[in-house]
Amino acid sequence: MHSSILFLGLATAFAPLSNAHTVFSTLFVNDKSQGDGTCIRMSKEGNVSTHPIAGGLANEDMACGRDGQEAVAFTCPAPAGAKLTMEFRMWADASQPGSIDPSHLGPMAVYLKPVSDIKSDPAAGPGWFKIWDEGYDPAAKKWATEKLIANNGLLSINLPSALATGYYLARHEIITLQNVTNDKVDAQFYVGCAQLFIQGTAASDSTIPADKQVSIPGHIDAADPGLFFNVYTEDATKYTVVGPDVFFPTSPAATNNNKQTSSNQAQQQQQQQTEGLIPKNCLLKNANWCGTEVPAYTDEAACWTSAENCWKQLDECYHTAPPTGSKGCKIWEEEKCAVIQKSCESSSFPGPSNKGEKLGGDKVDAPIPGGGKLPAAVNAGAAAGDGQEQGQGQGQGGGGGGEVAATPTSAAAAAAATQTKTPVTSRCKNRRRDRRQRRRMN
Ligand SMILES: [Cu+2]
Repeated sequence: MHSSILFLGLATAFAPLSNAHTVFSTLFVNDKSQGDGTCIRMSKEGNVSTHPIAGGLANEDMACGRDGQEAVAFTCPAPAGAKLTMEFRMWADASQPGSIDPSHLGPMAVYLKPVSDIKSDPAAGPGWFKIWDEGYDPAAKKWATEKLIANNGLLSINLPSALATGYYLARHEIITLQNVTNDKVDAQFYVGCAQLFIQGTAASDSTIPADKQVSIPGHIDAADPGLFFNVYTEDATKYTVVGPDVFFPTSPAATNNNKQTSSNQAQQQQQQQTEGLIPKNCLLKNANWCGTEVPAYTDEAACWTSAENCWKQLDECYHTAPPTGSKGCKIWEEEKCAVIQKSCESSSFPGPSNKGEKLGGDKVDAPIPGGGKLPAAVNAGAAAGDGQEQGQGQGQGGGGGGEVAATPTSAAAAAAATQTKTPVTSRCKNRRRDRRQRRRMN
């Protein structure tokens, strides 16, 4: 075993090769990719998008990361109980492989926060509850971050099955302890959020118990021993994850279910997603931007108007492209705008020639690492427990009915730990990386 000093020396020596940090790049709902960057609040600056949060525990970036107070255009629909998968990358645009450096040992957690207005409700502040966490898994002999690496940077988690319909922020938290030594204490926080519209099953007026809610920032005590844990010298099996207890609202008991009146159910059905929908007429999506068809033209003047419309959309595409990339913009530029411009120049009407055609296909987003198979949910089986409403309704006391153990079932853990490694092939697929994006990334 290396001494911590030698280990840190090596880490420093390798530092220039890679930032070695991590960013939440891609959301999957029930195994379906929503597209790189889609529905995800991410730092707009490529060069810091993978960096840990700066400014300490009280910084509001602790909620959803840098620029995390600002909504993105799209909000992804997900039914209650859905399997979410978050992909983490060392390089936001997947131009190089890797999810997080193996030196970055530590716990992970996932939080939810219901919001009434996904566009304007602040991410920072009260209303958050933690639905899962994991520190060190003694069965797998791995920290949560090591299991993430073994899963090609993919973390799957089932949403609670008993949630009220509405808008939510889903937040990940990775705390890495590689810089916590006897000489210095510098736990790193990597956080990010996805915007969700959850089609729920619980009563529309059901709320998360006050004692299960926390404010972020403010959910972690600066003196929590979990931030001072020396991963090089201490016994990892003794590690306790920082922050609040897990609260996982599951299906209410049948008796409680029957109490849900038909009017309540009607309310549930009435509440539909109105904000953040991906337009039906979307021809090409890059993260949280969609290209839509330009006006049809039959003469040169109208052609130039349509070309202008196309370039304007393109500007918006590049302008909004997050650090995950702008390959979709490049495709829009080459396969839409340039084609229209050429038709204007050569007086080739009517147009556009590829009217209504979807563009981009599977060339916009990076391939799923590890061959496309997503890992099992870390909390698979957790939903079998009692719902919080059942616990309260039957007066069992303690309010712990909805809680689940912090450690996932060993079956799920074993399955998660045995995923195959990422082949180093994604590099070649990014040769066409756009120059503008490259400039932005530098
Ligand atoms: Cu790092």
